[in-house]
Amino acid sequence: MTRDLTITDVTLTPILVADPPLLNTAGIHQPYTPRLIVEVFTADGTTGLGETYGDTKYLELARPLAEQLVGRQISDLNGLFGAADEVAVDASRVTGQVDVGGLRGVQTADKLRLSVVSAFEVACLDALGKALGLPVHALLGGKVRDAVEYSAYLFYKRSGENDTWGAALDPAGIVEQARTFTERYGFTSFKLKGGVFPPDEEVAAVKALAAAFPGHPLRLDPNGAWSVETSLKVAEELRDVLEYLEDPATGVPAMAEVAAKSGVPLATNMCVTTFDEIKDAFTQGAVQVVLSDHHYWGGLRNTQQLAAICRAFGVGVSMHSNTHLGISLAAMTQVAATVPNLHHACDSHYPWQSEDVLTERLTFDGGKVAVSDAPGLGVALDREKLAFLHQRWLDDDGTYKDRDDAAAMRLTDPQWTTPAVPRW
Ligand code: GKR
Ligand code: MG
Repeated sequence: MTRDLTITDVTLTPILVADPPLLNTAGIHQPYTPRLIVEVFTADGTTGLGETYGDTKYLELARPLAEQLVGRQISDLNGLFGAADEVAVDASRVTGQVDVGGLRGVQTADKLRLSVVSAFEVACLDALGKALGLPVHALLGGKVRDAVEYSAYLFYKRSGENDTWGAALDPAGIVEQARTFTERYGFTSFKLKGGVFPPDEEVAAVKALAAAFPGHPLRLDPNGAWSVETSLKVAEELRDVLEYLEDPATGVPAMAEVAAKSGVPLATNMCVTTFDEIKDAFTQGAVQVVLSDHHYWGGLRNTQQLAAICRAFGVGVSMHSNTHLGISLAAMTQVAATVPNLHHACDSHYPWQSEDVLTERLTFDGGKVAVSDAPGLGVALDREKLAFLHQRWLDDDGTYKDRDDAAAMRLTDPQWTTPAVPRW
């Protein structure tokens, strides 16, 4: 029997998800953060799920794109990307500058479009997999591993309303947080979000982690907050314990200078965030590991293409994360399972998210997520949970509909503005 996999409907459900008060160089996470859940429906009753950023600028693009999908085949992914190119981006949404608040590199119209179309691509692949009885990894060429390793994503943090973790504001607090991550999820590598306190304090925290977890891979990521000089000092202090230093300084020339003078491997999710940025950064030796993110690189197939380019240049590849739910973790795991040259544990914020829209949460065992062989992404939507989180979004007066870490910081520090870089 031939199935009719024509898209008949696409629904977009913006939600607000509880988020603990995690600190970064831009400020602090708000108690609720926006995400967008995408569902595609086909003529034969198959459905597919995707998830991406839920701030207004993404919703504005998602709505016209959703309309263009109706009548297309779920397998027409190239057509989907063509349709996305046609969606106009409001110029006022594009700064062309480093997106300091979002901490994920320069903001461009293409990147906004890709961050939206990626959720549709994932939803179409989920639906196609379900229709064919195949996991998404099989649609991407097949898995090369049965489980994907993630790292514990440590944050300096305050205690807050959506939070069972408590504060962590010094080396002892960070080590305690790392122990909790290890006990609960079995993680064996650790990344500390830096750029929060003066570099000496963050160096002390990484040294405390090295003493508590000897031989374990450690990373420090200040989101480009340091000068070249400061980056070199930190690299010198931590060279023996770091797996890599992530985005110590802002921009390719600064990263290239730090890499050349320190010899410590540098990773990025800020200076290489699009295919156009690769040539310059790779030829200057600015980065040794690219942290892919299927949301803003434009989906799972683009993530595979990025990994292939990295392989050709002898550059490592792993995965960046921003606040996300289980649909995205499932998508990350499916694509990561197909990338042969993925040699570093991926980042994930998922343990920080106490809420989800799935019937069953994904789990970490020994720091790894098992690669599902169930059709599609292998996850199911809980409509009651989705409705609850959507109602929160509807009830919000606009305070949380757009992520604003600096605004959240101003509640306790009225003079706070997003710091200019280099901050130290
Ligand atoms: O969640 O505060 C955060 C992170 O700082 C996030 O916004 C970054 O994009 O995790 C990210 C990173 O590795 O730079
Ligand atoms: Mg980073």
